[in-house]
Amino acid sequence: MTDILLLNGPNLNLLGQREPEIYGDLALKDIENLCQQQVFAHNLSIGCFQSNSESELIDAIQQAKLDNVQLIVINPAAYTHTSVAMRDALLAVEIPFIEIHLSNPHSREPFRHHSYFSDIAIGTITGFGINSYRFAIEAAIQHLTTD
Ligand code: CA2
Repeated sequence: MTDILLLNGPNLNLLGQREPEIYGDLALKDIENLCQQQVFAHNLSIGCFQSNSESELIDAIQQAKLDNVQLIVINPAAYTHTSVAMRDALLAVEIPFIEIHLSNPHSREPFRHHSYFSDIAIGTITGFGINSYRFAIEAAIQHLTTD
């Protein structure tokens, strides 16, 4: 059983290689390792998955239900602003989730101001760089370990 699933959407595999002024200079693997350490300290388990493919992300969300995942932390990246299909998948599996972003989409171009996820998330954390991941994992741990 996996308690928490960390999902990352398209182009986040490029973290640390391009646009560090917006997205920071850590690689995704480094961020995943930090999240794992945070979760293991609370005797919980975490799985991490990144894909550039909408269908693979939907498959991962559906698989999470079969794996009895308790909570999803997701940075849907550009699919934030386009993917009704991923929204439908999250609604279908009924797994609570936290939406995160490295940048603050509301301080960027108008097309980033709408999210297909925010209104159905437990909460959203945006604009804190890699700390968005740290804060989201902390919130996930709290959610899973308090009544
Ligand atoms: O701020 C975020 O975390 C975003 O989800 C990042 C997405 C963007 O489309 C969202 O509006 C906000 C873009 C991810 C692109 O990732 C890159 C990483 C390194 C270099 C270039 C792109």
